[in-house]
Amino acid sequence: VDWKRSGEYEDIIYETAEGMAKITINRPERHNAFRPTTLFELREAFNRAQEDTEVGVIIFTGAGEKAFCSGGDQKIRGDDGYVDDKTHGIGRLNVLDLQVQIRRCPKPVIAMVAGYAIGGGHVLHVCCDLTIAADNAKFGQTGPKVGSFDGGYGSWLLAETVGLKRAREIWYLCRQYDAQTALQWGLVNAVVPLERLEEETVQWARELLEKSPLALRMLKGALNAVTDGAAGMQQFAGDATLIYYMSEEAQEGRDAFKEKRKPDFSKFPRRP
Ligand code: 1HA
Repeated sequence: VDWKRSGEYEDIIYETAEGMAKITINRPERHNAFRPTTLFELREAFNRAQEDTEVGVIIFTGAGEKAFCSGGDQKIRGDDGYVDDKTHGIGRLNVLDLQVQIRRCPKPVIAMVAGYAIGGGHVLHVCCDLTIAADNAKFGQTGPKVGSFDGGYGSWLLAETVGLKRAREIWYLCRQYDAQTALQWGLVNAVVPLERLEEETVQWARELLEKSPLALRMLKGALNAVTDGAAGMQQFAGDATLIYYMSEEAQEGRDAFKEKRKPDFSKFPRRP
């Protein structure tokens, strides 16, 4: 794939090609742990990919072969969250905003995981629509070991994915699980040799790009709606309005208003 790099970022790389956007956390010296700046940049990049009408699928990954993401950067963890030169001395937990953004993005997001997906990095792959793992991938949570926990998507979306007993085990014991175990548990969609990771992920992306974008959008919304409660329904309802706007029936209402006449909905069926 002939990736075209764009944007000025410190901690991430943004690339596009053939309807795909690839967003890479680029802090390999810390196993791609994130700091607040990383997350500000990731949010900007996901927003770009969402707004770009050429982009139909987003691939989310980490630089190098050792890690997808090792969660919050513990070396810059302050007493009230993660702190760097962009946070004005106030600690942040702004990975939570990125989780919501990935869920709400109407385009499929594929996590492409080589090496560690650990802690808050593990939660990020759980929030993605699909996960393709290399055979060297390692999955797990560390919260109770390092003094943290994610009681949001990190807990109940994980439970929805692998079941409650396994979600409890993953969080309570803080073990690491290999790619084959993750596959058996339904935590990932496929496992491939490390050297074939991008090829396989791009293949999945290309298959998605052949499908109806609106159907994919509605399915993502539908599958998220139950877990996301009122917020999920709000998004799904918004998509229903989008599709209604595209109908002649809705356009008759708009046109009548503009033409200062009574709307005539009589030609539209009262569907059983
Ligand atoms: O839980 C949350 C949140 C919850 C709610 C709301 C917001 C949240 C935001 C964040 C988080 C979290 O992510 S908490 C969990 C944070 N992450 C971790 O506890 C994982 C820490 N890392 C490790 O356990 C290990 O590094 C490893 C199992 C991933 C890999 O071990 P390995 O192969 O032995 O490599 P290691 O030598 O440990 O790591 C290579 C380098 O990367 C080291 O650098 P060095 O000290 O030698 O200079 C290591 O310190 C660094 N590194 C790795 N992970 C992190 C890190 N540095 C900072 N933060 C890291 N997370």
